Amino acid sequence: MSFITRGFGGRSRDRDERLPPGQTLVHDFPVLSAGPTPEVDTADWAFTIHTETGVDHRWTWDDLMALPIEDVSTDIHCVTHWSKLGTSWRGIALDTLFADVETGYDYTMAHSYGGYTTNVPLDDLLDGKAWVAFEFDGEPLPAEHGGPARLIVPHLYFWKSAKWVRGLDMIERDEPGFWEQNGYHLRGDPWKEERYW
Ligand SMILES: Nc1nc2c(c(=O)[nH]1)N[C@H]1C(S)=C(S)[C@@H](COP(=O)(O)O)O[C@H]1N2
Ligand SMILES: [Mo]
Repeated sequence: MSFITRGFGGRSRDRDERLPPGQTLVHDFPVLSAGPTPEVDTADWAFTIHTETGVDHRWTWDDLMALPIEDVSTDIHCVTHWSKLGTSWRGIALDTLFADVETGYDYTMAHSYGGYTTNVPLDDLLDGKAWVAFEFDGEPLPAEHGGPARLIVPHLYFWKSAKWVRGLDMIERDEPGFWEQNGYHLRGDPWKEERYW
């Protein structure tokens, strides 16, 4: 009996409380891309928020760099069961990008250079929950991890963090993006294990 008690207690103490259910810690940084890495030069890069009003809000690389830059330290969780704790990024908060955007729509579709898409409710992008990130670990974001810039939405599974992001379309109703059309959950909260649907 004491053996079972000790073993069980040991396991629960070892389990990091920052680790969502079904996740395992990694110390490397796996690369998960559905296709080839697009080569995007910052000189050609732009980020556009498109709304139902027809007004586009567009930032070139220089426009982006002129905005308030934030340091972000956060845990990330991939649906394929790896988590990485305390990752450090620099980027621009979506709150900053949405400051002058007027929309009556509650959902967004993120679009990437290379064609990847993923749907994210607007609420999951605001109030300090998401960034357009261009540095990882104090270095420019490597191309295989989404450089020059990617979305990070760390409180949702990492497939929502679109690499090589080029913009967001405001949409009236929630619609599945690339992985969501292939069976991934529409929202993807790792604490609720919203993996598939
Ligand atoms: N454009 C684009 N963004 C993407 C993906 C992709 O294939 N293309 N894969 C997603 C998935 S499934 C995960 S887990 C993370 C992986 O990011 P990483 O390669 O930096 O670890 O990126 C997400 N963003
Ligand atoms: Mo993933």
